[in-house]
Amino acid sequence: MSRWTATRIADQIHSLLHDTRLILVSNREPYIHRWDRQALLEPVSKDAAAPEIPRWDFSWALRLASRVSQLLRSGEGIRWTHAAGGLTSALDPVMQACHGTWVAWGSGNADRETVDARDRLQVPPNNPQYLLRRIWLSESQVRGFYYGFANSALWPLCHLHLERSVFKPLHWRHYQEVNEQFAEAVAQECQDAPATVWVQDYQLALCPQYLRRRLPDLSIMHFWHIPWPPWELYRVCPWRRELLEGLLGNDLLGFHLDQYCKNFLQCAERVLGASVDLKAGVVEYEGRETWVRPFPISIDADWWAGLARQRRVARRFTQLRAKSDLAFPIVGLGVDRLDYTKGIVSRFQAIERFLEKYPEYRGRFGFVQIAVPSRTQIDEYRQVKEQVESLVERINTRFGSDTHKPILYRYEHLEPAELVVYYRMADFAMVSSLHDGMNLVAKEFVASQIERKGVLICSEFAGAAEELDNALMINPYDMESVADTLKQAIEMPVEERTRRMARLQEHISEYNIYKWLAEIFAELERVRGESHVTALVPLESPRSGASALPRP
Ligand code: GDG
Repeated sequence: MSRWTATRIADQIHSLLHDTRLILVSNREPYIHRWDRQALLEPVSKDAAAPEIPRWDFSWALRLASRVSQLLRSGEGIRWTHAAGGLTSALDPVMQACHGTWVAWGSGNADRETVDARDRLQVPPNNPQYLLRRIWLSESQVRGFYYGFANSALWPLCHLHLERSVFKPLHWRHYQEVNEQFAEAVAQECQDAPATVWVQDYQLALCPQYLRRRLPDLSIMHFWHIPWPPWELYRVCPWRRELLEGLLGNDLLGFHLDQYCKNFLQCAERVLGASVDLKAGVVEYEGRETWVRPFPISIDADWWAGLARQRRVARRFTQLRAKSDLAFPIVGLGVDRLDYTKGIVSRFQAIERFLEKYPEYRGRFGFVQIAVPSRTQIDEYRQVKEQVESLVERINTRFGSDTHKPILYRYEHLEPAELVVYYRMADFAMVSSLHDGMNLVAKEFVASQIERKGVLICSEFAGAAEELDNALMINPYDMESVADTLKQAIEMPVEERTRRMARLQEHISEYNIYKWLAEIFAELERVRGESHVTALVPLESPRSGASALPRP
Protein backbone atom coordinates (compact mmCIF):
# COMPACT_ATOMS: atom_id res chain seq x y z
CA MET A 1 0.00 0.00 0.00
CA SER A 2 1.36 3.41 -0.91
CA ARG A 3 2.41 5.87 1.74
CA TRP A 4 0.08 8.39 3.31
CA THR A 5 0.72 11.97 2.26
CA ALA A 6 -0.96 15.33 2.85
CA THR A 7 -2.50 15.16 -0.63
CA ARG A 8 -3.86 11.69 -0.13
CA ILE A 9 -5.45 12.67 3.18
CA ALA A 10 -6.87 15.80 1.57
CA ASP A 11 -8.39 13.70 -1.26
CA GLN A 12 -10.03 11.26 1.13
CA ILE A 13 -11.00 13.46 4.02
CA HIS A 14 -14.58 14.08 2.85
CA SER A 15 -15.35 10.41 2.52
CA LEU A 16 -13.56 9.60 5.79
CA LEU A 17 -15.79 12.16 7.47
CA HIS A 18 -18.94 10.97 5.67
CA ASP A 19 -19.38 14.48 4.34
CA THR A 20 -19.86 15.92 7.81
CA ARG A 21 -18.03 19.12 8.75
CA LEU A 22 -14.91 18.63 10.85
CA ILE A 23 -14.81 20.77 13.97
CA LEU A 24 -11.42 20.70 15.60
CA VAL A 25 -11.17 21.91 19.19
CA SER A 26 -7.89 22.79 20.88
CA ASN A 27 -6.57 25.16 23.49
CA ARG A 28 -3.95 26.65 21.12
CA GLU A 29 -5.03 28.39 17.93
CA PRO A 30 -3.42 27.80 14.52
CA TYR A 31 -3.13 31.52 13.61
CA ILE A 32 -2.36 34.33 16.04
CA HIS A 33 -2.77 38.06 15.51
CA ARG A 34 -0.49 40.42 17.38
CA TRP A 35 0.11 44.12 17.40
CA ASP A 36 3.33 44.98 15.70
CA ARG A 37 5.11 47.02 18.41
CA GLN A 38 7.22 48.76 15.83
CA ALA A 39 4.24 50.06 13.86
CA LEU A 40 2.54 51.08 17.07
CA LEU A 41 5.38 52.90 18.74
CA GLU A 42 7.57 54.35 16.06
CA PRO A 43 5.67 57.50 15.19
CA VAL A 44 4.99 58.10 18.88
CA SER A 45 8.30 57.21 20.46
CA LYS A 46 10.25 59.59 18.22
CA ASP A 47 8.37 62.52 19.75
CA ALA A 48 8.09 60.97 23.18
CA ALA A 49 11.83 60.63 23.42
CA ALA A 50 12.43 64.26 22.49
CA PRO A 51 14.17 66.00 25.38
CA GLU A 52 12.06 69.16 25.19
CA ILE A 53 8.90 67.30 26.34
CA PRO A 54 8.65 67.74 30.10
CA ARG A 55 7.92 64.60 32.12
CA TRP A 56 4.52 65.93 33.19
CA ASP A 57 3.47 66.39 29.55
CA PHE A 58 1.31 63.40 28.65
CA SER A 59 0.64 64.46 25.08
CA TRP A 60 2.56 61.35 23.92
CA ALA A 61 -0.22 59.23 25.48
CA LEU A 62 -2.82 61.06 23.42
CA ARG A 63 -0.71 60.55 20.31
CA LEU A 64 -0.38 56.83 21.12
CA ALA A 65 -4.16 56.54 21.53
CA SER A 66 -4.77 58.29 18.24
CA ARG A 67 -2.18 56.07 16.52
CA VAL A 68 -3.92 52.95 17.88
CA SER A 69 -7.28 54.13 16.63
CA GLN A 70 -5.78 54.99 13.21
CA LEU A 71 -4.19 51.52 12.99
CA LEU A 72 -7.44 49.88 14.10
CA ARG A 73 -9.35 51.60 11.34
CA SER A 74 -6.83 50.74 8.67
CA GLY A 75 -6.02 47.22 9.94
CA GLU A 76 -2.32 48.11 9.60
CA GLY A 77 0.03 47.35 12.46
CA ILE A 78 -1.42 43.89 13.09
CA ARG A 79 0.71 40.92 12.12
CA TRP A 80 -0.38 37.30 11.98
CA THR A 81 1.79 34.28 12.53
CA HIS A 82 1.26 30.58 12.07
CA ALA A 83 1.44 29.09 15.56
CA ALA A 84 4.60 27.05 16.04
CA GLY A 85 4.16 23.40 16.97
CA GLY A 86 3.93 20.03 15.32
CA LEU A 87 0.23 19.52 15.82
CA THR A 88 -1.00 22.82 14.44
CA SER A 89 1.22 22.45 11.36
CA ALA A 90 0.01 18.90 10.73
CA LEU A 91 -3.68 19.63 11.18
CA ASP A 92 -3.74 22.90 9.28
CA PRO A 93 -3.48 21.24 5.81
CA VAL A 94 -6.25 18.83 6.78
CA MET A 95 -8.50 21.69 7.83
CA GLN A 96 -7.66 23.53 4.63
CA ALA A 97 -8.63 20.47 2.61
CA CYS A 98 -11.94 19.86 4.37
CA HIS A 99 -12.93 23.53 4.99
CA GLY A 100 -13.98 22.79 8.56
CA THR A 101 -13.99 24.95 11.69
CA TRP A 102 -11.25 25.19 14.31
CA VAL A 103 -12.34 26.33 17.78
CA ALA A 104 -9.52 27.64 20.00
CA TRP A 105 -8.55 30.20 22.60
CA GLY A 106 -7.79 33.57 21.04
CA SER A 107 -4.52 34.27 22.83
CA GLY A 108 -2.99 36.94 20.59
CA ASN A 109 -3.19 40.55 21.75
CA ALA A 110 -4.79 41.63 18.44
CA ASP A 111 -7.02 38.57 18.04
CA ARG A 112 -10.19 40.44 19.01
CA GLU A 113 -9.55 43.06 16.34
CA THR A 114 -9.63 40.51 13.53
CA VAL A 115 -12.86 38.53 14.18
CA ASP A 116 -16.43 39.20 13.06
CA ALA A 117 -19.45 39.62 15.34
CA ARG A 118 -19.56 35.82 15.90
CA ASP A 119 -15.87 35.71 16.92
CA ARG A 120 -14.91 34.02 13.68
CA LEU A 121 -12.46 34.71 10.87
CA GLN A 122 -11.36 32.92 7.75
CA VAL A 123 -7.85 31.44 7.78
CA PRO A 124 -5.12 31.23 6.56
CA PRO A 125 -5.45 35.03 6.54
CA ASN A 126 -3.71 35.28 3.16
CA ASN A 127 -5.65 32.41 1.53
CA PRO A 128 -8.92 31.73 3.37
CA GLN A 129 -9.89 28.04 3.47
CA TYR A 130 -11.53 27.37 6.83
CA LEU A 131 -13.10 29.10 9.83
CA LEU A 132 -11.32 29.85 13.06
CA ARG A 133 -13.71 30.46 15.96
CA ARG A 134 -12.00 32.15 18.88
CA ILE A 135 -12.85 31.76 22.56
CA TRP A 136 -11.98 34.58 24.96
CA LEU A 137 -10.52 33.87 28.37
CA SER A 138 -10.10 36.39 31.18
CA GLU A 139 -6.75 36.71 32.94
CA SER A 140 -8.05 34.89 35.99
CA GLN A 141 -9.37 32.07 33.77
CA VAL A 142 -5.95 31.74 32.13
CA ARG A 143 -4.38 31.56 35.60
CA GLY A 144 -6.88 29.04 36.97
CA PHE A 145 -7.61 26.92 33.89
CA TYR A 146 -4.32 26.95 31.98
CA TYR A 147 -1.50 27.59 34.47
CA GLY A 148 -3.58 26.19 37.33
CA PHE A 149 -5.54 22.99 36.82
CA ALA A 150 -4.18 22.00 33.39
CA ASN A 151 -0.49 22.64 34.01
CA SER A 152 -0.07 22.52 37.80
CA ALA A 153 -2.39 19.59 38.51
CA LEU A 154 -3.11 17.43 35.43
CA TRP A 155 0.26 17.77 33.68
CA PRO A 156 2.35 16.67 36.70
CA LEU A 157 -0.21 13.99 37.66
CA CYS A 158 -0.17 12.42 34.19
CA HIS A 159 3.66 12.53 34.20
CA LEU A 160 3.81 10.77 37.58
CA HIS A 161 5.10 13.83 39.49
CA LEU A 162 2.63 13.61 42.37
CA GLU A 163 4.73 15.85 44.57
CA ARG A 164 4.38 18.68 42.05
CA SER A 165 0.60 18.37 41.62
CA VAL A 166 -1.40 21.19 43.16
CA PHE A 167 -5.16 20.67 43.42
CA LYS A 168 -7.02 23.90 44.12
CA PRO A 169 -10.83 24.20 44.03
CA LEU A 170 -10.57 27.64 42.38
CA HIS A 171 -8.43 26.22 39.55
CA TRP A 172 -10.89 23.39 39.12
CA ARG A 173 -13.83 25.82 38.91
CA HIS A 174 -12.02 27.75 36.17
CA TYR A 175 -11.23 24.50 34.35
CA GLN A 176 -14.93 23.54 34.42
CA GLU A 177 -16.00 27.02 33.34
CA VAL A 178 -13.59 27.18 30.39
CA ASN A 179 -14.53 23.66 29.24
CA GLU A 180 -18.20 24.78 29.33
CA GLN A 181 -17.27 27.82 27.25
CA PHE A 182 -15.58 25.62 24.63
CA ALA A 183 -18.54 23.20 24.59
CA GLU A 184 -21.00 26.05 24.11
CA ALA A 185 -19.02 27.51 21.21
CA VAL A 186 -18.64 24.10 19.56
CA ALA A 187 -22.37 23.42 19.94
CA GLN A 188 -23.09 26.72 18.21
CA GLU A 189 -20.74 25.79 15.37
CA CYS A 190 -22.53 22.44 14.98
CA GLN A 191 -25.87 24.05 14.27
CA ASP A 192 -25.28 24.82 10.60
CA ALA A 193 -24.55 21.29 9.30
CA PRO A 194 -23.91 17.70 10.50
CA ALA A 195 -20.52 17.66 12.20
CA THR A 196 -17.73 15.46 13.53
CA VAL A 197 -15.97 16.98 16.52
CA TRP A 198 -12.32 16.28 17.34
CA VAL A 199 -11.10 17.55 20.71
CA GLN A 200 -7.37 17.80 21.50
CA ASP A 201 -5.50 17.17 24.73
CA TYR A 202 -5.61 17.50 28.48
CA GLN A 203 -6.85 21.07 28.72
CA LEU A 204 -10.28 19.96 27.48
CA ALA A 205 -11.12 16.74 29.33
CA LEU A 206 -14.62 17.89 30.29
CA CYS A 207 -15.58 19.34 26.93
CA PRO A 208 -16.84 16.03 25.40
CA GLN A 209 -19.33 15.40 28.22
CA TYR A 210 -20.57 19.01 28.21
CA LEU A 211 -21.01 18.78 24.47
CA ARG A 212 -22.76 15.41 24.69
CA ARG A 213 -25.32 16.93 27.09
CA ARG A 214 -26.11 19.56 24.49
CA LEU A 215 -26.02 17.27 21.41
CA PRO A 216 -26.54 13.60 22.38
CA ASP A 217 -26.06 12.18 18.87
CA LEU A 218 -22.95 14.08 17.87
CA SER A 219 -19.84 12.15 16.77
CA ILE A 220 -17.10 13.16 19.22
CA MET A 221 -13.51 11.97 19.44
CA HIS A 222 -10.55 13.11 21.49
CA PHE A 223 -6.79 12.73 21.34
CA TRP A 224 -4.87 12.89 24.62
CA HIS A 225 -1.26 13.93 23.86
CA ILE A 226 0.30 13.06 27.22
CA PRO A 227 0.46 9.81 29.22
CA TRP A 228 -2.46 8.55 31.29
CA PRO A 229 -1.24 7.53 34.77
CA PRO A 230 -1.85 4.18 36.47
CA TRP A 231 -4.85 3.99 38.80
CA GLU A 232 -2.72 3.96 41.99
CA LEU A 233 -1.54 7.47 41.15
CA TYR A 234 -4.57 8.79 39.33
CA ARG A 235 -6.81 8.22 42.32
CA VAL A 236 -5.17 11.04 44.30
CA CYS A 237 -7.00 13.56 42.11
CA PRO A 238 -9.94 15.04 44.02
CA TRP A 239 -11.93 15.27 40.75
CA ARG A 240 -11.02 11.81 39.45
CA ARG A 241 -14.67 10.90 38.75
CA GLU A 242 -15.51 14.12 36.94
CA LEU A 243 -12.48 13.93 34.62
CA LEU A 244 -13.27 10.36 33.61
CA GLU A 245 -16.94 11.18 33.07
CA GLY A 246 -15.89 14.12 30.94
CA LEU A 247 -13.79 11.91 28.66
CA LEU A 248 -16.48 9.22 28.49
CA GLY A 249 -18.57 11.73 26.56
CA ASN A 250 -16.40 10.69 23.57
CA ASP A 251 -17.18 7.97 21.06
CA LEU A 252 -13.47 7.43 20.50
CA LEU A 253 -10.58 8.35 22.77
CA GLY A 254 -6.99 8.07 21.52
CA PHE A 255 -3.68 7.83 23.40
CA HIS A 256 -0.16 7.36 22.02
CA LEU A 257 0.45 3.96 23.59
CA ASP A 258 -1.37 0.80 24.47
CA GLN A 259 -0.16 1.19 28.09
CA TYR A 260 -1.89 4.57 28.47
CA CYS A 261 -5.13 3.01 27.09
CA LYS A 262 -4.89 0.23 29.63
CA ASN A 263 -4.27 2.70 32.47
CA PHE A 264 -7.32 4.70 31.41
CA LEU A 265 -9.55 1.63 31.15
CA GLN A 266 -8.45 0.47 34.58
CA CYS A 267 -9.23 3.90 36.06
CA ALA A 268 -12.70 3.85 34.48
CA GLU A 269 -13.35 0.45 36.00
CA ARG A 270 -11.99 1.14 39.48
CA VAL A 271 -13.05 4.74 39.95
CA LEU A 272 -16.44 4.72 38.22
CA GLY A 273 -17.29 1.06 38.37
CA ALA A 274 -17.81 1.24 34.60
CA SER A 275 -18.03 -1.95 32.62
CA VAL A 276 -14.74 -2.38 30.76
CA ASP A 277 -13.65 -4.84 28.08
CA LEU A 278 -9.88 -4.52 28.35
CA LYS A 279 -9.19 -6.70 25.34
CA ALA A 280 -11.57 -4.94 22.98
CA GLY A 281 -10.69 -1.52 24.46
CA VAL A 282 -14.20 -0.35 25.20
CA VAL A 283 -15.90 1.21 28.23
CA GLU A 284 -19.65 1.13 28.82
CA TYR A 285 -20.89 3.74 31.21
CA GLU A 286 -24.40 5.09 31.77
CA GLY A 287 -25.69 3.44 28.62
CA ARG A 288 -22.96 4.73 26.28
CA GLU A 289 -19.83 3.20 24.80
CA THR A 290 -16.42 4.86 24.48
CA TRP A 291 -13.73 3.11 22.45
CA VAL A 292 -10.16 3.61 23.65
CA ARG A 293 -7.37 3.10 21.14
CA PRO A 294 -3.60 3.66 20.73
CA PHE A 295 -2.55 5.98 17.88
CA PRO A 296 1.17 6.86 18.20
CA ILE A 297 1.55 10.36 16.78
CA SER A 298 4.23 11.11 14.21
CA ILE A 299 5.62 13.92 12.08
CA ASP A 300 5.70 14.94 8.44
CA ALA A 301 9.04 13.23 7.83
CA ASP A 302 9.28 14.37 4.19
CA TRP A 303 8.82 17.98 5.23
CA TRP A 304 11.71 17.81 7.73
CA ALA A 305 13.98 16.00 5.27
CA GLY A 306 13.11 18.58 2.57
CA LEU A 307 13.92 21.42 4.95
CA ALA A 308 17.22 19.78 5.94
CA ARG A 309 18.19 19.58 2.24
CA GLN A 310 17.63 23.27 1.53
CA ARG A 311 20.65 25.25 0.39
CA ARG A 312 20.16 27.97 3.02
CA VAL A 313 20.35 25.22 5.68
CA ALA A 314 23.66 23.98 4.26
CA ARG A 315 25.00 27.56 4.28
CA ARG A 316 23.95 28.10 7.89
CA PHE A 317 25.44 24.70 8.78
CA THR A 318 28.87 25.76 7.51
CA GLN A 319 28.56 29.13 9.19
CA LEU A 320 27.70 27.61 12.59
CA ARG A 321 30.37 24.93 12.38
CA ALA A 322 33.01 27.59 11.76
CA LYS A 323 32.09 29.43 14.96
CA SER A 324 34.50 28.80 17.80
CA ASP A 325 31.78 27.67 20.25
CA LEU A 326 30.84 24.83 17.90
CA ALA A 327 34.23 23.93 16.51
CA PHE A 328 34.35 20.50 18.16
CA PRO A 329 34.97 17.18 16.41
CA ILE A 330 31.91 15.77 18.25
CA VAL A 331 28.63 17.63 18.70
CA GLY A 332 25.72 16.37 20.79
CA LEU A 333 22.23 17.91 20.86
CA GLY A 334 19.25 18.31 23.17
CA VAL A 335 16.05 20.14 22.12
CA ASP A 336 13.25 20.52 24.62
CA ARG A 337 10.66 22.83 26.04
CA LEU A 338 12.21 23.69 29.38
CA ASP A 339 10.03 21.26 31.34
CA TYR A 340 10.90 19.06 34.33
CA THR A 341 9.48 16.01 32.52
CA LYS A 342 12.18 16.20 29.83
CA GLY A 343 14.98 15.12 32.19
CA ILE A 344 17.36 17.95 31.28
CA VAL A 345 18.94 17.97 34.74
CA SER A 346 19.64 14.21 34.60
CA ARG A 347 21.06 14.67 31.10
CA PHE A 348 23.59 17.25 32.28
CA GLN A 349 24.51 15.16 35.31
CA ALA A 350 25.28 12.28 32.93
CA ILE A 351 27.31 14.57 30.67
CA GLU A 352 29.29 15.75 33.69
CA ARG A 353 29.92 12.14 34.69
CA PHE A 354 30.97 11.30 31.13
CA LEU A 355 33.57 14.09 31.12
CA GLU A 356 34.79 12.99 34.55
CA LYS A 357 35.05 9.36 33.58
CA TYR A 358 36.45 9.77 30.07
CA PRO A 359 38.88 12.70 30.24
CA GLU A 360 40.16 11.95 26.73
CA TYR A 361 36.97 13.62 25.42
CA ARG A 362 37.51 16.92 27.24
CA GLY A 363 38.00 19.66 24.67
CA ARG A 364 36.83 17.39 21.83
CA PHE A 365 33.17 17.29 22.75
CA GLY A 366 30.47 19.99 22.74
CA PHE A 367 26.79 19.68 23.60
CA VAL A 368 24.20 22.12 22.23
CA GLN A 369 21.10 22.51 24.38
CA ILE A 370 18.13 24.35 22.87
CA ALA A 371 15.83 25.08 25.81
CA VAL A 372 12.54 26.58 24.68
CA PRO A 373 10.95 28.91 27.26
CA SER A 374 7.76 27.32 28.57
CA ARG A 375 5.11 28.04 31.26
CA THR A 376 7.42 30.55 32.88
CA GLN A 377 4.65 31.79 35.19
CA ILE A 378 4.71 28.52 37.12
CA ASP A 379 7.23 28.24 40.01
CA GLU A 380 8.18 24.66 39.19
CA TYR A 381 9.32 25.77 35.72
CA ARG A 382 11.33 28.69 37.09
CA GLN A 383 13.03 26.35 39.55
CA VAL A 384 13.98 23.80 36.93
CA LYS A 385 15.37 26.59 34.75
CA GLU A 386 17.60 27.76 37.61
CA GLN A 387 18.73 24.20 38.28
CA VAL A 388 19.59 23.58 34.62
CA GLU A 389 21.42 26.86 34.24
CA SER A 390 23.53 26.40 37.35
CA LEU A 391 24.51 22.92 36.17
CA VAL A 392 25.52 24.31 32.76
CA GLU A 393 27.67 26.88 34.50
CA ARG A 394 29.25 24.29 36.78
CA ILE A 395 30.12 21.95 33.88
CA ASN A 396 31.47 24.77 31.75
CA THR A 397 33.62 26.03 34.63
CA ARG A 398 34.84 22.56 35.52
CA PHE A 399 35.63 21.27 32.05
CA GLY A 400 35.83 24.39 29.89
CA SER A 401 38.65 26.78 29.17
CA ASP A 402 39.00 30.27 27.69
CA THR A 403 38.70 28.82 24.22
CA HIS A 404 36.01 26.17 24.64
CA LYS A 405 32.94 25.43 26.69
CA PRO A 406 31.47 21.92 26.60
CA ILE A 407 27.85 23.14 26.84
CA LEU A 408 26.37 25.66 24.43
CA TYR A 409 23.07 26.65 26.02
CA ARG A 410 20.45 28.55 24.01
CA TYR A 411 17.36 29.54 26.00
CA GLU A 412 15.13 30.57 23.11
CA HIS A 413 12.61 29.47 20.54
CA LEU A 414 14.17 28.91 17.12
CA GLU A 415 12.61 29.00 13.69
CA PRO A 416 12.31 25.50 12.17
CA ALA A 417 14.89 26.44 9.51
CA GLU A 418 17.43 27.12 12.29
CA LEU A 419 16.41 24.13 14.40
CA VAL A 420 16.90 21.76 11.49
CA VAL A 421 20.52 22.90 11.10
CA TYR A 422 21.25 21.52 14.56
CA TYR A 423 19.28 18.34 13.87
CA ARG A 424 21.34 17.77 10.76
CA MET A 425 24.67 18.70 12.31
CA ALA A 426 24.52 16.66 15.51
CA ASP A 427 26.59 13.49 15.84
CA PHE A 428 24.05 12.36 18.39
CA ALA A 429 20.81 13.66 19.89
CA MET A 430 19.77 12.91 23.40
CA VAL A 431 16.16 12.51 24.53
CA SER A 432 16.23 11.83 28.27
CA SER A 433 12.58 12.31 29.30
CA LEU A 434 11.63 11.02 32.73
CA HIS A 435 8.18 10.37 31.27
CA ASP A 436 6.87 11.60 27.91
CA GLY A 437 3.73 10.83 25.91
CA MET A 438 5.64 10.46 22.65
CA ASN A 439 8.45 13.02 22.01
CA LEU A 440 8.42 14.46 18.52
CA VAL A 441 11.96 15.83 18.78
CA ALA A 442 13.28 12.25 18.53
CA LYS A 443 11.39 11.75 15.26
CA GLU A 444 12.32 15.16 13.85
CA PHE A 445 16.01 14.47 14.49
CA VAL A 446 15.75 11.18 12.60
CA ALA A 447 13.93 12.77 9.65
CA SER A 448 16.49 15.59 9.38
CA GLN A 449 19.57 13.33 9.42
CA ILE A 450 20.06 13.35 5.69
CA GLU A 451 23.70 12.24 5.97
CA ARG A 452 22.64 9.40 8.30
CA LYS A 453 25.63 9.79 10.56
CA GLY A 454 23.84 10.77 13.77
CA VAL A 455 22.92 8.47 16.63
CA LEU A 456 19.66 8.80 18.53
CA ILE A 457 19.89 8.23 22.28
CA CYS A 458 16.36 7.81 23.60
CA SER A 459 14.88 7.42 27.06
CA GLU A 460 12.98 4.20 27.67
CA PHE A 461 10.32 6.38 29.26
CA ALA A 462 9.47 8.39 26.14
CA GLY A 463 6.59 6.96 24.10
CA ALA A 464 8.83 7.16 21.02
CA ALA A 465 11.04 4.40 22.46
CA GLU A 466 8.39 1.79 21.58
CA GLU A 467 8.80 2.45 17.87
CA LEU A 468 12.37 3.70 17.54
CA ASP A 469 14.12 0.49 18.48
CA ASN A 470 17.25 1.34 16.51
CA ALA A 471 18.04 4.13 18.93
CA LEU A 472 20.37 3.55 21.89
CA MET A 473 18.03 3.24 24.85
CA ILE A 474 18.77 4.82 28.22
CA ASN A 475 17.30 4.88 31.68
CA PRO A 476 17.78 8.56 32.61
CA TYR A 477 17.77 7.65 36.32
CA ASP A 478 20.90 5.52 35.84
CA MET A 479 23.56 8.21 35.42
CA GLU A 480 26.52 5.85 35.20
CA SER A 481 25.06 3.86 32.33
CA VAL A 482 23.90 7.01 30.49
CA ALA A 483 27.51 8.27 30.63
CA ASP A 484 28.64 4.97 29.10
CA THR A 485 25.95 5.13 26.41
CA LEU A 486 27.24 8.57 25.46
CA LYS A 487 30.65 7.02 24.89
CA GLN A 488 29.08 4.18 22.91
CA ALA A 489 27.24 6.68 20.67
CA ILE A 490 30.38 8.72 20.06
CA GLU A 491 32.49 5.68 19.24
CA MET A 492 29.90 3.89 17.11
CA PRO A 493 31.38 2.87 13.73
CA VAL A 494 30.03 4.71 10.70
CA GLU A 495 28.43 1.59 9.14
CA GLU A 496 26.44 0.92 12.26
CA ARG A 497 25.31 4.56 12.51
CA THR A 498 24.13 4.52 8.92
CA ARG A 499 22.37 1.19 9.27
CA ARG A 500 20.52 2.22 12.43
CA MET A 501 19.56 5.61 11.06
CA ALA A 502 18.32 4.14 7.76
CA ARG A 503 15.99 1.80 9.69
CA LEU A 504 14.72 4.60 11.88
CA GLN A 505 14.05 6.72 8.80
CA GLU A 506 12.23 3.88 7.08
CA HIS A 507 9.92 3.63 10.06
CA ILE A 508 9.01 7.31 10.39
CA SER A 509 8.63 7.72 6.70
CA GLU A 510 5.96 4.97 6.69
CA TYR A 511 4.38 5.84 10.07
CA ASN A 512 4.05 9.55 9.37
CA ILE A 513 1.54 12.07 10.68
CA TYR A 514 -0.80 11.41 7.74
CA LYS A 515 -1.00 7.73 8.52
CA TRP A 516 -1.78 8.73 12.11
CA LEU A 517 -4.66 10.90 10.89
CA ALA A 518 -5.96 8.24 8.51
CA GLU A 519 -5.97 5.61 11.24
CA ILE A 520 -7.89 7.84 13.62
CA PHE A 521 -10.55 8.71 11.06
CA ALA A 522 -10.87 5.10 9.91
CA GLU A 523 -11.34 3.98 13.48
CA LEU A 524 -13.99 6.60 14.12
CA GLU A 525 -15.80 5.32 11.05
CA ARG A 526 -15.68 1.79 12.42
CA VAL A 527 -16.88 2.92 15.82
CA ARG A 528 -19.85 4.62 14.25
CA GLY A 529 -20.73 1.21 12.89
CA GLU A 530 -20.57 2.30 9.30
CA SER A 531 -17.24 0.79 8.38
CA HIS A 532 -16.64 -1.80 5.69
CA VAL A 533 -13.54 -2.86 7.63
CA THR A 534 -14.30 -5.77 9.89
CA ALA A 535 -11.06 -6.16 11.88
CA LEU A 536 -10.48 -3.97 14.90
CA VAL A 537 -7.19 -2.14 15.32
CA PRO A 538 -5.72 -4.30 18.08
CA LEU A 539 -4.86 -2.76 21.42
CA GLU A 540 -1.17 -3.28 20.75
CA SER A 541 1.87 -1.58 19.31
CA PRO A 542 1.68 0.16 15.90
CA ARG A 543 4.12 -2.38 14.49
CA SER A 544 1.60 -5.20 14.73
CA GLY A 545 0.72 -4.59 11.11
CA ALA A 546 -3.08 -4.82 11.43
CA SER A 547 -4.72 -1.66 10.27
CA ALA A 548 -8.21 -0.35 9.86
CA LEU A 549 -7.23 1.96 7.02
CA PRO A 550 -9.63 2.27 4.13
CA ARG A 551 -8.29 1.16 0.76
CA PRO A 552 -7.05 4.04 -1.38
C1 GDG B 1 3.39 17.02 23.90
C2 GDG B 1 3.79 15.73 24.66
C3 GDG B 1 3.98 14.56 22.47
C4 GDG B 1 11.02 22.59 20.16
N1 GDG B 1 11.90 23.59 20.15
C5 GDG B 1 11.61 24.36 19.13
C6 GDG B 1 10.53 23.80 18.47
N2 GDG B 1 10.20 22.73 19.13
C7 GDG B 1 9.09 21.84 18.72
C8 GDG B 1 9.65 20.55 18.22
C9 GDG B 1 8.49 19.60 18.44
C10 GDG B 1 7.74 20.23 19.60
O1 GDG B 1 8.24 21.54 19.80
C11 GDG B 1 7.98 19.50 20.90
O2 GDG B 1 7.24 18.32 20.88
P1 GDG B 1 7.50 17.14 21.89
O3 GDG B 1 6.72 15.99 21.43
O4 GDG B 1 8.96 16.85 21.95
O5 GDG B 1 7.06 17.66 23.33
P2 GDG B 1 5.81 18.46 23.99
O6 GDG B 1 5.84 19.89 23.63
O7 GDG B 1 5.90 18.19 25.45
O8 GDG B 1 4.49 17.78 23.37
C12 GDG B 1 4.68 14.87 23.80
C13 GDG B 1 3.46 15.83 21.82
O9 GDG B 1 2.64 16.58 22.72
C14 GDG B 1 2.61 15.51 20.57
O10 GDG B 1 1.55 14.68 20.89
O11 GDG B 1 4.92 13.95 21.60
O12 GDG B 1 4.99 13.66 24.46
O13 GDG B 1 4.45 16.06 25.88
O14 GDG B 1 7.65 19.57 17.31
O15 GDG B 1 10.01 20.76 16.88
N3 GDG B 1 9.98 24.31 17.36
C15 GDG B 1 10.55 25.44 16.89
N4 GDG B 1 11.61 26.07 17.50
C16 GDG B 1 12.16 25.56 18.63
O16 GDG B 1 13.09 26.14 19.18
N5 GDG B 1 10.04 25.97 15.77
